[in-house]
Amino acid sequence: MIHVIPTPASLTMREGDPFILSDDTPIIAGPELDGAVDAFLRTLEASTGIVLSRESAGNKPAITLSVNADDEQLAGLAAPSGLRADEGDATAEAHRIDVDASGITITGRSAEGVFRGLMTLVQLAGTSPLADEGIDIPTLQIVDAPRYAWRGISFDVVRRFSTPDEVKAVIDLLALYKANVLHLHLTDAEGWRIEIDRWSKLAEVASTGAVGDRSGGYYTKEQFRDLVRYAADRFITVVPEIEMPGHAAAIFRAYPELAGNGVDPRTTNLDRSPWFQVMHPDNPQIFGFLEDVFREITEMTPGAYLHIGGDEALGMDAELYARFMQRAREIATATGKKVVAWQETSRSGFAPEDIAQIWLEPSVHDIEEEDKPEPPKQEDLPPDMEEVNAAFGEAARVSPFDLPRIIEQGASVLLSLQPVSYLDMRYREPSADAEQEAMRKRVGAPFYGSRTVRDFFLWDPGTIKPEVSPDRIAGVEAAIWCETVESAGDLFFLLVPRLVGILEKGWAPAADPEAAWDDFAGRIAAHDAIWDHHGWPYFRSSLIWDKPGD
Ligand code: TNX
Repeated sequence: MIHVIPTPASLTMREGDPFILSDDTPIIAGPELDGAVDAFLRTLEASTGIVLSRESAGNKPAITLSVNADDEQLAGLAAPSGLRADEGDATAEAHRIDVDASGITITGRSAEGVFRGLMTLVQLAGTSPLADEGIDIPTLQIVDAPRYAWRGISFDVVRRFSTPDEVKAVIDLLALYKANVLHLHLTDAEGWRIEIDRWSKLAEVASTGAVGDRSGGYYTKEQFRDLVRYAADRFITVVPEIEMPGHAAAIFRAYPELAGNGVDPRTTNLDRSPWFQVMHPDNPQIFGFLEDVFREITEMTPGAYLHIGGDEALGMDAELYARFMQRAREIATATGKKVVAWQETSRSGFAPEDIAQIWLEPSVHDIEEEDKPEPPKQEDLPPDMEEVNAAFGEAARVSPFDLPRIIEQGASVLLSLQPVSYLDMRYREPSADAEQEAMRKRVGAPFYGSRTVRDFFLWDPGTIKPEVSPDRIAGVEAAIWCETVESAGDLFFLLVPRLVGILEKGWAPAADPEAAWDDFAGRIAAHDAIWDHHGWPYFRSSLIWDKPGD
């Protein structure tokens, strides 16, 4: 069995002896592939312990890499649907891998295609049998390209601040499973996470909090640029999100003058629950603030898109919301970027070139009795809890009208539907490792209920929203919200293995989800060796791994 994830577009097993990969296997590649090779060498070492070097040693069987935009087999592959976050060539990721005893060749339509193929090679190396002189890589041909052009994760670095090294670990995980987008949720009610020169108190003041008594933090511009570069070295585009007009309370801690309309103190809402602390379109400074922030963020991110939030502006007057988001959209597009925003932004209007990220899905909130959280103590409830609950009720009532409007407005749709994409949902089935059970019941948002990794996998991006025409689907994004995440260990526990399943959906050819699950579960079972090498914790689902003694 070949344990490559996502499932390749085409895999042909061949007759003949395997290729033996060992520490002295040479790599032959032109200078245009220096970056891809470098990222591959680090990934291979971190995933398997194999240390290769570029110095070629005589005429041993080698790994030979090349770019060939005219390769006939690659030209025969269907171009992916959807949109690329860097607006690059949609076919750039196509590649083929040919393995026999005499060598491995990887041919890409671009350096990016070669890199995606090298990630397949890392997986083959990490899941294939050890032989006396190295690892047996089976004789085969893979010809591969993704189904969708946008595949990634929305990563909340606010509710728990993830350090630059932790973000890099997430990028490593994304790269290994051929994601190409890292959407960073950089601001929220609890904190602001990115240095902005023109508004220095964002870093000095607004960054200090997180959920509960966790410490906050922020990325300096240098650290942020380094993350963007680290991602780009792995052909991943960073899409920065500046959230608005809701989830804005941290900004007002630093700059109270940005709250409300600047005239009527009752509009600031600073005495109310953070849920109601929203930006106001009549504030004389607010759009100048956004211009500065967008400009500085744009200078640091080469991708084609800015994410301008738009979700959960609870209790906000509909006219004020629409006016706010229209202006915010204009300011964002004036930087030269295109816009992504959460689905609620349809209420102010998407343009056809925008991307609407859809997430609200009322269906499967099936909370098991034993998982129900303790009701909060009266003294822990915010004073306006009833109004907050009523506002959530109203938000749920109006959210089903968003998608029809998005379709009408002609925007593209990025799929992040809660029941199949929200990685802060709890796991339902027991872990094969009894020691993980306490963690399973602690980590993840209790209000979603819980689902098994299998249930989470049983969907298809092409049919889950049949009313959206296939050419309007931009791609697939998982989301990880970190309210219940206390450590990097908790983070990886929620990400792995479900993120890998979502990235399978974004890349693999369309397939019957039930049949695809059996196959996927069989393939992913071998990947624990790779995660262990990295030191990534993961949920050892009893639907994938046997319990000891079974
Ligand atoms: C809703 S998803 C949010 C986040 C929360 C999440 C909890 C979205 C656009 N907004 O702010 O963290 O629920 O799962």
